[in-house]
Amino acid sequence: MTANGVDVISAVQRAKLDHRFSLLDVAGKGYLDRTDYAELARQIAGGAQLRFDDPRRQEIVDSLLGLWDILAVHADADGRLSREAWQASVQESVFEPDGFERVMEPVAASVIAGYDGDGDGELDRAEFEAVLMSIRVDAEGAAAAFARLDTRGSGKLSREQLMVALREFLVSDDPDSPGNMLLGSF
Ligand SMILES: [Ca+2]
Repeated sequence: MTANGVDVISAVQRAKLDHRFSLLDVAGKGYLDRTDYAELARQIAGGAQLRFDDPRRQEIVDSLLGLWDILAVHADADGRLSREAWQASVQESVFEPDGFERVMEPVAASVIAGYDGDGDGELDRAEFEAVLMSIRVDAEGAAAAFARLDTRGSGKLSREQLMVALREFLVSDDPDSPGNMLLGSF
């Protein structure tokens, strides 16, 4: 990921980062701040079929605000991350060795726990599609993503399959990685 001391990312990685920034910057402000991650957390926690006093709801919120705190190292004096600063923060955290495990696994684990309604440790089609629809992926896109990721044909995605897909989505520079399907086209 480093050449001549300068961090480089591929065109595919940059396209995905651009797409994600645009999805996060719902209001088109041109920057992200803590309220964007709080809103994302509210959406994801709200989409889970959990009672309001269920601790798994708060764990989703806490994990996403924890992610913001990691990314916010490059925020300006007003606590804002421009598109460029946000991309730099992602590169420095998620893309680093062990970065995915350190930065993203806690978020993924809290979301899986919150949406695993039957408690079998995996997400079935309905549980998985509910996650994606909480972040405004449409039903068609969610169904297509499940079909692409359910390589065992079991009708369920294991925690390991979900982590592999999320890692591919976030980090892979292969445009054909199945994990790229997570948030639709980019
Ligand atoms: Ca389940």
